[in-house]
Amino acid sequence: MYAQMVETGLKNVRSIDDMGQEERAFQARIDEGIKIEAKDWMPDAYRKTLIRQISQHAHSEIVGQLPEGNWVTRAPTLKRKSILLAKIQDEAGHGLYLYSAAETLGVSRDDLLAALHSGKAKYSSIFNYPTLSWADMGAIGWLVDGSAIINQIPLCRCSYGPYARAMIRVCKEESFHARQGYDIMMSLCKGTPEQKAMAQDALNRWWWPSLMMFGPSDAASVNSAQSAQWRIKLFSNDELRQRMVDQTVPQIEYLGLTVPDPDLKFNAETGHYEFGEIDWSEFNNVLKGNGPCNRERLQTRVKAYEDGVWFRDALLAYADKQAAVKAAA
Ligand code: FAQ
Repeated sequence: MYAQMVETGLKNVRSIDDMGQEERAFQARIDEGIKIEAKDWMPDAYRKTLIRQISQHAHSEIVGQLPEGNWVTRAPTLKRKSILLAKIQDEAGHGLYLYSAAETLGVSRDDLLAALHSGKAKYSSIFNYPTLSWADMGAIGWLVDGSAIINQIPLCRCSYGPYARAMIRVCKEESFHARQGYDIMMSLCKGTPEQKAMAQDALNRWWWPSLMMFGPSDAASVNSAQSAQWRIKLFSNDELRQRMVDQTVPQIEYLGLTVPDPDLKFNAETGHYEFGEIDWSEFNNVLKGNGPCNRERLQTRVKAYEDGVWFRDALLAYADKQAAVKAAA
């Protein structure tokens, strides 16, 4: 993938001739597969890229709780409610590991949250779509967590140690999430015609946004080539998107549902599914803040943060008091 990305994005990649001695040694360590740790020397641009990606990832986990949170009070059974609650709490945990991983790079959590709340920082486009029916809980677990796993398994081997290690537990938990989502879809597809129609409707609405989660096409991706050189990205956006389609189409067929893509066909020669054109104008519009739920998601997070001020203040006041008692002893 690296050679391919370097070819397509040559202008975005650091040439060895431009590197000083320290940077060459750094790149050599990366090429050998040695992990970079928080206190190691690293180029500013590597640090910046990691802060950008890890914090966007953290924000996605936190904002990503909202679409499913919408259904906690309306889960159809006690068992489904317990599973959904556990899943949403897992996502909060992922956000916390990821903020901690970002903090190892010298940024403060307050600054990261301020960037999210001001609308400056990105989070995954997928979480700006509404959850209209219970079947959406199935579709999110199956397709959204499913896509997240495909993207995150390679991140367990990325060059930055704290990020790679955080991803191991995250991926294990995401596997449970994907499984519970598919289980919801199976129950609906084995149910009444109305339930099966709900499952198909959810698939229709979540299919394309799930493919967009992998980011712009390789030709349009500005960061991929450099991130590949630094082994932050081990596979390109298009490679991982193809993996998702190849893995998911047979699952759709098993459910007895239809892929909402008239251009989808299996290419026996390549062994891959070919799929229709993604609507990149929709993707770019969501990134600009104009998706169906962008404003609502941000407002909800800002309100939650403001509602929690008294609690954070109380914790700090208590910590200060304890420190004063200790100092006086
Ligand atoms: N949404 O040059 P590239 C989850 C931005 S976790 C919004 O290709 P890059 C768990 C990108 O940031 C889901 N923005 O960029 C869960 C860049 O903008 P910038 C999150 C996007 O970084 C499930 C610009 O476009 N996962 O779902 C998106 O090399 C259920 C150009 O793109 C991660 O964050 C997008 N979809 O590749 C939680 C995984 N795609 O910053 C709750 C880690 C691209 O230059 C419920 N991240 N952009 O202004 C990555 O692997 C990468 O950052 C990519 C993008 C692949 C997302």
